[in-house]
Amino acid sequence: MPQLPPFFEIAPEIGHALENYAPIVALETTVITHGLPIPENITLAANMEAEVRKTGAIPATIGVLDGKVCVGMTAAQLETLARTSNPRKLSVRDFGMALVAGESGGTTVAGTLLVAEHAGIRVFATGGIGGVHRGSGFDISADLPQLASSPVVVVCAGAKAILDLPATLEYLETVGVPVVGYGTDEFPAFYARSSGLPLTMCADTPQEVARIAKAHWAMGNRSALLLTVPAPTESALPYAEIQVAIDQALAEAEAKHIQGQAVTPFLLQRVSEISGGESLQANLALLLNNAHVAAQVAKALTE
Ligand code: PSU
Ligand code: MN
Repeated sequence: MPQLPPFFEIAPEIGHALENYAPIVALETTVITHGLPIPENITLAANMEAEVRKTGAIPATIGVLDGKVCVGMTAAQLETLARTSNPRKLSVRDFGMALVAGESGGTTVAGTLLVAEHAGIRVFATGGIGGVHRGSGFDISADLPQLASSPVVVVCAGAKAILDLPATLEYLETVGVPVVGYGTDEFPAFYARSSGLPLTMCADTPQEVARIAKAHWAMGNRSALLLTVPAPTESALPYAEIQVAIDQALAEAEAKHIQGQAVTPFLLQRVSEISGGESLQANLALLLNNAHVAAQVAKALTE
């Protein structure tokens, strides 16, 4: 195991798995602290871990509790985090302050990538990555630059549909992050299976993904590989339908002058309310599906 700073707390199971090169899947916690309502967040956290185990890998949920960076969390720790009032949303810039002040919070895609890379975990499952926000002047998620510098396979359903998807893809191209469609040659649009935006790379099996990732890193690249998996058909929403809810939520965010880290949680919650919970169901289903695919990729990487 690599030498880690003292505020890291590696769960014994994860420490053991790292020493034995067992397949591990990192899971983020901003989706729990800021992305989903209680109690769906607690159930989802447990279900994602169960999905990873069922597929033969070990889940390492990553989050910050009382100033400790947890890699692998117990059910009790997860519940504590989910019930923390005013948890910090931890992107890469936020760790120093939170650790010094002994705070608790959920790690974003960027924050989780930083921790996973440090710990030596090579696969990470999330819902949708952050990206370039629409028409907002200059709101670009820190997820994008972090994807450029952490060599991890990130399994997602594309970027969140509330974003400017073409601009997000352009950014990823600029910083050298391969975007691979899983069984598709289109960029998935989170709640919707397709966006109409073509991808130049696609893979159909976990083994293929593992081979592409190894070749990508063998070339000297330090960037992530973004594996984009369309939401399961049963729960996916038509793009045009969810677009109506997204447009309304965006207009409200602007009218209320929502800014900075609050933008994404506000939009996700409003889209869920406006769609009568339909988007929430789609969100939960795609998170579980991504955990399943990530576990398969983690296994393939160790073979
Ligand atoms: N995907 C979801 N729910 C979420 C997020 C992603 O289904 O809550 C979180 C991720 O943690 C992502 C973050 O990193 O939103 C992006 O926030 P921002 O746009 O402020 O960078
Ligand atoms: Mn932002």
